[in-house]
Formats: sequence, C-alpha cells, structure tokens
Amino acid sequence: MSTEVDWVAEYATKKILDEHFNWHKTNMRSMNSINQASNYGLKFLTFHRKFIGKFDTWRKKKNLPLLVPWDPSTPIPNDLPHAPRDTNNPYSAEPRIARPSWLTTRGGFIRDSLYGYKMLNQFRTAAELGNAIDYMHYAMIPGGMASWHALVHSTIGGDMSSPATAPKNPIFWRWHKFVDNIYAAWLAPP
Ligand SMILES: [Cu+2]
Repeated sequence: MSTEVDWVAEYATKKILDEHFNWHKTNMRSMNSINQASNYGLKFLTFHRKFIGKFDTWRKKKNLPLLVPWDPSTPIPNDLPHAPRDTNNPYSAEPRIARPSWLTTRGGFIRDSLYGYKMLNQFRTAAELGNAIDYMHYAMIPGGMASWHALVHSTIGGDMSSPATAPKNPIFWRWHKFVDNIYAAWLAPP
C-alpha cells in the first residue's frame, strides 16, 4: 500500500525542488522595515498556493486523497516519517510555532510585528498578510525573531530548513496547506 511518504517521494523530483528553490532565490524577503510596503507577501502566498495546488492536481489524477493541512501546534503525524528532521514534535521544542492569534478571525492580544495587527481581518491586503507571515529572518539582528513561517521551517530542521530541500519532507506540503487555509480565510471571511 502506498502512503503519503511515497507520493511525496515520487512527486518531489529535482524539477519540483528547483522550482521552489529558484522562486525563493529570486524573491528574497526584504528587511523588516522595507517589507511593510513590499509586494513580497502577495507573491509568497500566490506562489505557494500554486505550488501545492499542482501537487493536488497530480494527486487527483491518480485518485489519491488531496492534501490536508498540518497545524504546527500538533506533533508531526506518525505516518509522515522523514529524515533528516530535528524533531517530530516541533511545538514542544518551540511553542512559538503555534498559529499566532493575529492570524485568527477572533484575534487576540499579541500583535504581528510588521503592522501591529491583532486579528486576521485587519490585514488590508494579501501583501501585508504574506509579509507578516514571512518577513525577513532576523537571525542576524539582536533580539530579532524569525518570521512565523521561517520559524516552523527551522524548528523542524533538516530538509525543512532550506528552500532547496524543504519539499522533500512530506510535512512541507501539509504545512503550506495550513498557511494557504489562512490565506483562504482572509480572502473569504466567514
Ligand atoms: Cu517556499
């Protein structure tokens, strides 16, 4: 019986990995302050939507179930083993990878660090939403924190820590499905 791991292994060819790597190479996240007005976030959301959508098209043709989202506050499902990976329970290693309240319709007390918004429907454009999800990784700035998107990737580690290899790890696809569902919720508020 084939599993999700087999489907990803078959689908994530060098061509697919290169497509993802080249996109990230040509669309560099800009610095925090510049990012506030940048269109990067829109491109980030639309590229990844198309990228995972093509995988679903492939799956549909083979009569396989479509991608389901993975919530980073839950352990990586047991049916998705993959090496190399630093942890199968990234949330216990780094609780800040949970979906921030500013990415929910209900909202909360914490503000996103680019615009200061407290809930999903405060984002005025998809560009703002994408920028807030994936602003520049600030490893090099004292006290700075990686964007939510980058933090999930780096906490899982291994293949997930580089855009050249991330799509090899089956959790990549479910993680990006989760991000895409947030984008969908912003596009069509309930
Ligand atoms: Cu990516």
